[in-house]
Amino acid sequence: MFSIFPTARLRPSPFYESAVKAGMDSASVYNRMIMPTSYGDPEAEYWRIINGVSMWDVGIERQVQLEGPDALKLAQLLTPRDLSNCAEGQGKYAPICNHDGILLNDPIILKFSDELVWLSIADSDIWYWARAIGAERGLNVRVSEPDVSPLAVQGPKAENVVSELIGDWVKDLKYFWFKETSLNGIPLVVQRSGWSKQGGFELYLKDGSRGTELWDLVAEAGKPYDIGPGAPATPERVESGLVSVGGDSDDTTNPYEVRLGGYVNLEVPDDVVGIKALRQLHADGIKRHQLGVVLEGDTPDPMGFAWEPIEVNGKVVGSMTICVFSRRMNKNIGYALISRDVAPGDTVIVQRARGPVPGVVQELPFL
Ligand code: THG
Repeated sequence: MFSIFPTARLRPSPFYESAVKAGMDSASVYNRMIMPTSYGDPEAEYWRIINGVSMWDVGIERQVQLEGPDALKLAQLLTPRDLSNCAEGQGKYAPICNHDGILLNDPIILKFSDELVWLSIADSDIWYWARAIGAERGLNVRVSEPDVSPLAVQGPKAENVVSELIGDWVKDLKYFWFKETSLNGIPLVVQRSGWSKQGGFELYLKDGSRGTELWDLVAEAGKPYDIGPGAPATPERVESGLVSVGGDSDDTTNPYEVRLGGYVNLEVPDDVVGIKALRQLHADGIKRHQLGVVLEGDTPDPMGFAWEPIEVNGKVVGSMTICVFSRRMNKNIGYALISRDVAPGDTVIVQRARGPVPGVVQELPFL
């Protein structure tokens, strides 16, 4: 057993002390912050997300704030997703690529106005990237990190909890739309979002000194619905087909390979970073694609630390990038980043730590 030692370089979120008190017993590092990953009962935590309601410290979803006359302009330069139809109060899931069309991140972009935009980022240093691109393009924009920390409320009963806590109006929020509000004077942004397919909201706390207060309010409002602490649940997100950029992708992966091509608009202006490369990649066609793989056997055997080779006829054709035990399918299921020569229905061999395991590939999502 070991414990994590929070420092300025390994930042705890404003909910950290609450998470520890709630029984956090494992954590990961994401965006150079501590991300709680379990509270000691993974099975109960899983079913709470599927059937009930769960609250997650996701302060690791750090915000990159773009502010000033060219804020939206910079946001559009950073993503090949067309933002021209993004309304104020609307969020959009958007890939960020480098000049070669390689995936760097997949934030939710929140547009407050043409002059104020947040990138709610996945695990890479987009702060540097945004500031560099803005400066190199001579834009009038300030790039900073605001005092903002998301707390996710996820699961089929999340709407009951959040509407009773914040107000019935949250029921009218469409997917990824958001509103600024306050709760007992705690400044918040409330968005219908979250890294699960079970429904829910994220409460973006705008005052880091009030994390414990917000945590306690949510826990109290959730009591009638048996709310409990949880974390972005890898088994659920794999069943649901959500991509983890940096987990399921590496520094050669483009959006088309991991089913994010739908979020690339090839007609965005030529000055969008990576768009020329993406047009070329689209025209050439991809060599790898992302499929699901269902492994033989029903004994839980989740993945270790590294991608595992996938073979067909003794030849390596790709990698299994994540594998979890699905309690709803009673199977070990994973993602394959694999040659286009392999198609749904094909049988493959995954070289696992305990030896080779046969599996069948299929389209995602699983559920
Ligand atoms: N919430 C917030 N910030 C985040 C995440 C989040 N930053 C990091 C990470 N998660 C960003 N990645 C994703 C990946 C997928 C989704 C959201 C954020 C997602 N995808 C849906 C899907 O793929 O089916 C819907 C996408 C769509 O249709 O637009 O929800 O969770 N604040």
